Amino acid sequence: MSSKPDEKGINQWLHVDQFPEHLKKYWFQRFKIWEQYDKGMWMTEDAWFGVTPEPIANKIAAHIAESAPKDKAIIVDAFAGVGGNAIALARSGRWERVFAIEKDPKTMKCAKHNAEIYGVSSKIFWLTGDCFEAINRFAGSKNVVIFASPPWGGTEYGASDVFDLSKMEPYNLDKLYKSFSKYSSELVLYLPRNSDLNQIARYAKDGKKLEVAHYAIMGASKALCVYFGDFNFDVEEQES
Ligand code: MGP
Repeated sequence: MSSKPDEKGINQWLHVDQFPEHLKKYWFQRFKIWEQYDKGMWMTEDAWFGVTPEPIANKIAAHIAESAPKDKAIIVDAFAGVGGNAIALARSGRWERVFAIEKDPKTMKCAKHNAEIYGVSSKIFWLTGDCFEAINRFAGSKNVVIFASPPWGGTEYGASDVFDLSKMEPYNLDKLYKSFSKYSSELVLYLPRNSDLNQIARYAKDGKKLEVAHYAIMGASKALCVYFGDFNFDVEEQES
């Protein structure tokens, strides 16, 4: 069993009777979210609906690894949260360096602890701070890919059939795209499954397509990723 957190707001829930009632549905999903949940993962309350479930995080990490330009050696997880994606990216073994940016110190403590459980903590460079500032350290780098799984403004995104990405809080699609594409043309955004694809298509460069992939668990889409830039999915298309 891993060490227990000693700070309010960081939790290691091991029994259902300790678990917050309003999050109960996530208790039943805990092993879908972290396969090693019972090793003592640390979570904040918000992390339950923001973290990428492990099978999806692994699939995304595999897709990025096989499709990103070969000369890209660094990947940045701009909104690391409690570590779901950064851990999967580090475990893929594809990257010389994996950076994880998270502005909330408690959430960052969870991410580091969780990465220790998965044995990849020392493979990740941890940056505590606002991602729109921290990303500046990559100015001028030519070998960076940026992955961003931003907040979507809570769980309300599902209330409409089509989610308006111009209204996403606190950062809308345009803000995210403009902020990150300054640092890398290869950008992957993890967005609601019902995102407005017409809004996304406007960012396709002349004569080029954008790749959008839905990620599902048991046949139900949980989210989609948009791959901006020179990702090459030809290999997978031939295999299927
Ligand atoms: P969900 O909103 O809890 O819906 O999260 P779910 O489990 O499909 O339940 P349903 O009853 O509404 O059908 C689905 C997935 O979306 C989660 O596993 C997260 O990966 C992702 N997700 C949800 N939210 C609210 C966020 C968010 O704010 N940011 C990010 N990056 N991902 C989120």
